Amino acid sequence: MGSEFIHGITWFLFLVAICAIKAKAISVDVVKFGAKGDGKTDDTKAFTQAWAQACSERQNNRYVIPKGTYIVGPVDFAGPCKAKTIHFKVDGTVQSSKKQSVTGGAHRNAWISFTQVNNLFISGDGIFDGQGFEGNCTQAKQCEQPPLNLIFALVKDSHIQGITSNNSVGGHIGIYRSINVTVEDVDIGIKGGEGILIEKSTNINIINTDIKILHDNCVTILDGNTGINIEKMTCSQGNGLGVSVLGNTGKEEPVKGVTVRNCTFSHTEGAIRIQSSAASNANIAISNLVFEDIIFDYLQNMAIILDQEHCPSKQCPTTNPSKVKVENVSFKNIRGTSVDPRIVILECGTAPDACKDIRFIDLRVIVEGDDRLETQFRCKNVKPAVAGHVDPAACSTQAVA
Ligand SMILES: *[C@@H]1O[C@H](CO)[C@@H](O)[C@H](O)[C@H]1NC(C)=O
Ligand SMILES: *[C@@H]1O[C@H](CO)[C@@H](O)[C@H](O)[C@H]1NC(C)=O
Ligand SMILES: *[C@@H]1O[C@H](CO)[C@@H](O)[C@H](O)[C@H]1NC(C)=O
Ligand SMILES: *[C@@H]1O[C@H](CO)[C@@H](O)[C@H](O)[C@H]1NC(C)=O
Ligand SMILES: CC(=O)N[C@H]1CO[C@H](CO)[C@@H](O)[C@@H]1O
Repeated sequence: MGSEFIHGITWFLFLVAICAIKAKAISVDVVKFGAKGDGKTDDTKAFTQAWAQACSERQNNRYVIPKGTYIVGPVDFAGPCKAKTIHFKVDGTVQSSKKQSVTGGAHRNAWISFTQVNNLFISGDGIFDGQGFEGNCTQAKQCEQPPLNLIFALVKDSHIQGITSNNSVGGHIGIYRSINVTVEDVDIGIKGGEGILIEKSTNINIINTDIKILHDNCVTILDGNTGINIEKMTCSQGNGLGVSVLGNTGKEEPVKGVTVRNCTFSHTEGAIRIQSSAASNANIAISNLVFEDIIFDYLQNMAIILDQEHCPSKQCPTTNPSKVKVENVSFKNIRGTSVDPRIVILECGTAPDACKDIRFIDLRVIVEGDDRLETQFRCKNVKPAVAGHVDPAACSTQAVA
């Protein structure tokens, strides 16, 4: 009796084990859902249906995009998913249709978005090709908010590795209201908009990325971010990196903890910009920023700018200084060349302690080309602390009235 019972239990456990092995992972291939990958057929439906399955099965699932060129319209890979993890393997090229429309999706306009997904692991050497802008700005609403190639909104504990984003219309990668996301070994190609845009997110790592952008920032860090870590990035052309909290609405959230380490800016229009608007209303701070081991290679504009009086409209009242404070910022071991002699420009507002604890430790940037030009380090309403060798010398240039 007893042994029969144990026998029964053994059988039961055996069956459970078999089921567990079988249930461990399901693999969802877009081709099995009818995707053609021939560069002509619209594969949007197959992509969406395959996702519905990968998202709904309670296992460690794989979503596979094999080699091929898949034309897809706007797709939102939306959660919440029942899946424990989703390995999203991209080996093919995912291409937008030329008549790209905008989704007005999760948070902003996206061509491809992932919304409310946890434990997402994107890998592979596939390409997301937004096909650039083919529309007509005189009639298309698209021009107002052109789509980003990839948006991650409300995404948690996820890793994006290896893929390439090419030919975006309005930007490449947007990370919004996300937590614990790493972007690693990702290549970002040319055409419209920003490289990586981060807003209201926590614990975001950008590692070993290569970004080539024409007229926008390689990386833009907007308000509400905490713990942004950027390492081994190469930013070529474009406008460098910006920490930008305009503070115009008064509802912006602070930025705390941004580390940019071991990065190269090559032929960019300037490299590091921290800015808030004049007359801004948000009573917050941009704090704890570290820029360390940075190389400037032939910059085309002012290298480092701290601008608390940012005023693109040129109609900002000077009597109402920015309420967005800048605190605890270190620039360490920064070297390289620029064609623009304006190396460091610190323009702080008139509010008390508008800029506090700004430090420069070892900086040497020389002017390439015309050696008659004297390098400049300008300070307004701020006295940075200096250690090591800082050249041009801190605040050595007279501020223009
Ligand atoms: C763009 O739209 C305008 C107005 O509808 C039209 O006149 C023009 O020919 C279009 N241009 C192109 C390149 O399609
Ligand atoms: C962050 O995500 C990684 C997976 O990418 C996970 O291993 C780690 O535990 C997460 N950390 C936190 C603090 O959630
Ligand atoms: C990006 O697109 C451009 C223009 O279509 C192309 O020349 C280039 O090879 C593409 N890069 C990658 C990595 O696919
Ligand atoms: C300044 O920022 C650094 C880097 O985030 C941090 O380690 C340090 O504790 C901060 N100092 C203060 C006084 O907040
Ligand atoms: C992008 C970048 O600057 N990478 C450098 C990071 O540091 C290592 C070691 O010092 C260099 O070899 C990389 O070129």
